[in-house]
Amino acid sequence: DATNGNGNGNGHSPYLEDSRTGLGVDTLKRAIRNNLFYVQGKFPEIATRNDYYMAIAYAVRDRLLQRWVASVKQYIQEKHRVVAYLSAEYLLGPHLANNLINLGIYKETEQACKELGLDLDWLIEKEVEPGLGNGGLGRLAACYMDSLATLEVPAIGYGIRYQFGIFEQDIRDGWQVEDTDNWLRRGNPWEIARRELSYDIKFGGYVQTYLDRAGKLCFNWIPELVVKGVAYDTPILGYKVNTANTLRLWKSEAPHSFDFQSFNAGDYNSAVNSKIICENISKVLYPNDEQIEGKRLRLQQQYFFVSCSLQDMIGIHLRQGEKIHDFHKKFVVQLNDTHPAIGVAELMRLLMDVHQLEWEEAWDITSKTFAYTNHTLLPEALETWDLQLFGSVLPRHLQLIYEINRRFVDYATIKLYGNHQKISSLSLIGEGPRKYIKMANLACLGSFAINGVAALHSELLKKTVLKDWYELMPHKFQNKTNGVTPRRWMVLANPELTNLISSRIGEGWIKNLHELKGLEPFADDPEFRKEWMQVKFNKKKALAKRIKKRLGLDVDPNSMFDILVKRIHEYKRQHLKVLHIITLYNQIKKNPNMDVVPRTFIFAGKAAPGYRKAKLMIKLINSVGEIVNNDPDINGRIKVVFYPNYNVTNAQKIYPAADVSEQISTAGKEASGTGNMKLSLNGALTVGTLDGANVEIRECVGEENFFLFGLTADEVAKVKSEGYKPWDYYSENPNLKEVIDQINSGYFSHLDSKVFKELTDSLLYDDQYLLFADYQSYIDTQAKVEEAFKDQDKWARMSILNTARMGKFSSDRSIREYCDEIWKVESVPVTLD
Ligand code: B1H
Repeated sequence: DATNGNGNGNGHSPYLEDSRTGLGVDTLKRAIRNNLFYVQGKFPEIATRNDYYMAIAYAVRDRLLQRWVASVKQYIQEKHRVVAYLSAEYLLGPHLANNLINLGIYKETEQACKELGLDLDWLIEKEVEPGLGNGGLGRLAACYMDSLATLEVPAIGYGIRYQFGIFEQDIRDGWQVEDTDNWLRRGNPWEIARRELSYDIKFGGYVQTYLDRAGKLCFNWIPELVVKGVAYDTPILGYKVNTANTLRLWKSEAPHSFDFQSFNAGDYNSAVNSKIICENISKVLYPNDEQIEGKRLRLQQQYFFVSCSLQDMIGIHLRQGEKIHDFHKKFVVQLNDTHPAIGVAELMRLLMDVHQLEWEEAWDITSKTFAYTNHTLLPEALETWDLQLFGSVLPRHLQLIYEINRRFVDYATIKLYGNHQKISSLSLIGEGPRKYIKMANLACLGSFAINGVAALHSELLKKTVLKDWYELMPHKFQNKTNGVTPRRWMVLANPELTNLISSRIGEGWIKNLHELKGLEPFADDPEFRKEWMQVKFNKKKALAKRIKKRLGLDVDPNSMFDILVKRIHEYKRQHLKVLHIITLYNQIKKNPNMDVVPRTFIFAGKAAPGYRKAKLMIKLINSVGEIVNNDPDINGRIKVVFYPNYNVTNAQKIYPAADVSEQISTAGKEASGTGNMKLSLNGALTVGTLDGANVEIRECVGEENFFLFGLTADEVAKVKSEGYKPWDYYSENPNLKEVIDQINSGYFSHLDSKVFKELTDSLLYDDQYLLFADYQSYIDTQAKVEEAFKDQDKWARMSILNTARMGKFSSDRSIREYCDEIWKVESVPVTLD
């Protein structure tokens, strides 16, 4: 079966395998015992669960290292072209189980553990996940690292080793409470500190200008602060290949010389202080998703990791005996949103100020190096930096950006024949009460390719936020629809469904997801449908058990599991779902004997700590749940669950249990979505708007297997331009009016009528995201969902066809497209000695 390995697991090899590389059961056993003793200094009688986890992790790491060293060695010796993926976030999720699957030794390790008296799954549950990302953008980077390795593409992921990742969410009295994510407290067996690999990064100060002996104008940046970036490497192994690429995350420290100076001068305080300031840079992930926070520290984080990464790439390139002039032939640098866009100015600085190139050549190399992925259409989410703040952190880069802009505006003025409005919209510098730097413009100008993350998103980019860029440089624009790795999101999260699928069509689909098509005929096979629904039921039972354990709440695995899990955001409209739940509740209250399909509504997701309305949405969900779940008239027929601390670990438990996937953002707002893909892959049917990748999912699974509702992106734009009045919908729709009045009356908040006022007022008087306009369509569509669920046999058919038709949404397909159409890199199969 799929989790079974490569035939090494019989434990009867005639020779003794190396205990650091062997893949047989006996060898793994020996390796685990050795690690417990020699790495942990423990023996079975006193070993804790964490000790055992570590012993297994080190045993797996040894096997990774063998492949990692072989990969890196081959890349260097054969001088391959390399992809550098720059991302401020990597939402990796737990490593152990994923590495076991990719190594093909899950079964063998399970057996080895059993023989040692250990339960592997129990140990896997122990792992604290590295939550170094907010949501979809960070998770996409993680899926892409998996696919790059699986497709055997030479690649390095660069980012920040945050000491504290995304906060842990707890719910108290229905409100979100944040706790720090101290993910490193028990050590991290998956990373290797590379103390010798470090770079000095300058901040602040001023720039000296002088003429050198040849009369050339030179710039000398005298910083106010120097920080050291130290590399921490995590090997990322591909699925059943020898390729293991590097994820290189930078940790900030005080340079030795820096505190030493103050120490000698007897200034202990300032020595300690400077150490703290330096370490602050990689201390914590900013917990905002699609919300910009123009904080100095955030800009410092961005520059810190980008400068370390570019210096590292240049070092790698020159050490191979190559010329700086050929840098863009060795590396292609993908910018994951604008967060690393400062790289454009930084590469110019490194090429000119450090490597002495002239402007023209430096610009030629730079603009052939970068490619930019945009992830959002929300105009308020486009990153800008106050110019004064920017100049005080990066004075040399401000000069460079001025000069880049001067040359560009000269060019644009001729191209656009002095169309001032367009030129000022294209300018890298925004004017207003205060000047600001536009990072998306820097990214567009400095990149040879610009892409959106779903077909609709890429089209809308050209029509809206990047319109002027598209008209000036249409050749740069592309689409690369997002994808997800089937290894984590199917093989790991849903081994039962994996085995059922493989029992009929073999295992090829795990690497070539299009092969899922082969399942289509089985939708007509009653035996297969039965087995399919049995797997789904078991996964629902397992989730119900977790809900009981975590929240003390009973949910019925026979009920429809209706799932809405993602970051909490007004544009994602979790509160539209709440309006539906209350509507349903009112229907049952008025007609307690009505024939209603029992449903369990499951929400999960974090709100940015500073986003008041999002936090209020969480409170609303919990408040409604409290009433609905305990109302005897309802009698358990509908249940509302808010599952706390949504992260990769929890997502892996939730997706396989979903009957319905809610993808209900206002059309034109969700760039792509990737949870929609994971849920559909696991056999959930989608209720969705024509937004982001929903459009393509619907095209693939067939409109008869997709519950569509709501306005289209064009209609949304039209309604808005004609002056949208939410109040009219409210006053003309009695059910909607009843729901809103009920919330406002304090029905769900112990008669306190003020609690949700901020939320209801924003709906009644503004409703930016058109909940009221889409309300009736959503309610009507939910009635169709209910009807469909009553016919379980038909539902099974639809569910199977959903999975069978998801082949397009593998991140392997996305990465293949990036490789062929943007990066121009090729696969390099790695051979082990
Ligand atoms: C997405 C972000 C994002 N788009 C700023 N933009 C951040 C922006 O910390 N920040 O400042 C963090 C995240 N994240 C998401 O990217 C889109 O909303 C999804 O639709 C998309 O699927 C995902 C991956 O492309």
